[in-house]
Amino acid sequence: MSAAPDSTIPQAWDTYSGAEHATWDRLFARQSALLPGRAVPEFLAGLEILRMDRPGIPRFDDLNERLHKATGWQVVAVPGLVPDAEFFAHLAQRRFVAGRFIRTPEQDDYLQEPDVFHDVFGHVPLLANPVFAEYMQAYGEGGLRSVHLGALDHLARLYWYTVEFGLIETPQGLRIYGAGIVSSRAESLFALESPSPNRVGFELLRTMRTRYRIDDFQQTYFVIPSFEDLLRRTVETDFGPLYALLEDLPDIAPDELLTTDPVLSRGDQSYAAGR
Ligand code: HBI
Ligand code: FE
Repeated sequence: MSAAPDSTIPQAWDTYSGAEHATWDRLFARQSALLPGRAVPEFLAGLEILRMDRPGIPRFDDLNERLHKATGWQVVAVPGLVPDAEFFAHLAQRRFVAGRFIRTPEQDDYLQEPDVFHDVFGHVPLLANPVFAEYMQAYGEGGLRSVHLGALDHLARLYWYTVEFGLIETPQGLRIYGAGIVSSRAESLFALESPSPNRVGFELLRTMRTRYRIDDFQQTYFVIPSFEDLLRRTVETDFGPLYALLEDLPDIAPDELLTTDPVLSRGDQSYAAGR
C-alpha cells in the first residue's frame, strides 16, 4: 500500500484477521486488569471516554469521533516509523500517528517498532485529557523548532522520559503514565515495584542530558508532580538557551545519579533488570 505525502495510510480495519483482533483482546484484558491502582487516573478515564473496552482492534474512525470531541486530537494510521520532522508536524496539528499492524503472539511483551497496541492503547487514552493533549501539541511545535536548531537528540530524550516512560506522583501514590510502560505488563510491574531502577524528580535540563536504552527496562525513571506542572515547565521555557547550554554539558548515563538529583528511590543495581 502506498503512503500519502504525509506518510499516512488507510487503517483498512476490515482487513484485520480474527487472530489479530484476538491478540488485541488478550493484551487489552491483561493490561486493563493490571492497571487500576498502577496507572494514573487520567489514563484509566481516557480508556472509558474512548470506550476502548469494546472487543477487537479499535476502528480509528470510531475512536476519532470521541477523541475529537474531548480534545480535538485525531489518530491517523502509518506503516511504521515516520521521519522526525513529519512526526512533529502531525503532533503540532493534534494528529497522533499510529502503527496499523499488531505484534505477533511471540512478541507479546515487547517490540521496538510501535504497533497498534502500543500506539493506541498506550498513547491515545491520555490524549483525551486536555492538559496532556496540550503538552503533546506543544511538544510537536517544539520538535519542529528543535530540528532547525540541530537539537533533536536532546529533545527526543524529553519525549522518552515523559511520554514514553514517565512516572507521576498522585495523592494516592506513585503511578505510571508513559505509553511504553502502560502497554507492557512486565515494565508496568518493574517501573513501580522493582528495587532496581532509580526514581528521580523530573527536571527539564537533567532529563534532556540523560541517554536512554531502547532494548531494556529503564534504569532511571523521572517523576512529575502533575501534568499541569509538566506543561507549565515546558511552555514557559525558552528552549533556545537550554540547547546552547546542553552543547557544553556532558551526557548522563542511563543509570547515573547526580548529587543534585531529587532522588525518590535510589536503584539497587544488584537486582538485575533483564527483559
Ligand atoms: N514515528 N510512527 C512513529 N512513531 C513515533 O513514536 C515516532 C516516529 N518518528 C519519530 C519519532 N517518534 C521521534 O522523533 C520521537 O520519538 C521523538
Ligand atoms: Fe510510543
